[in-house]
Amino acid sequence: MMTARRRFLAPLAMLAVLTLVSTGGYAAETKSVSIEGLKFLPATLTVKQGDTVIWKNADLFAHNVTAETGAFASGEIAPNGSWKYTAKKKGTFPYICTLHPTMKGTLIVK
Ligand SMILES: [Cu+2]
Repeated sequence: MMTARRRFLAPLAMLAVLTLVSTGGYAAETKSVSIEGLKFLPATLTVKQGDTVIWKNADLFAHNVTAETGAFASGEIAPNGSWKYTAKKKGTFPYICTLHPTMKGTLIVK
């Protein structure tokens, strides 16, 4: 029973390794920014192109994440809500919360 199962799994494991190698070895990551106390934490986040950023609103009121260039805009993020953005374009993107314009952050995509 065990032997049959191992024989079945070994080629699958090999396939997984080959798939990783053929994609250049970089698996996109998800990084998070917490929104709390009217601040983006961390205020500056650097990610690699293809990574996903998730903003999580830990405040008791709504916020948003709006790039000054218009590259991305979350719309309203409710308390306890979150918003995900996949960073497809390289660059430096300053952003604010338009509801509280003193809230500033920067997303750097390399
Ligand atoms: Cu806000």
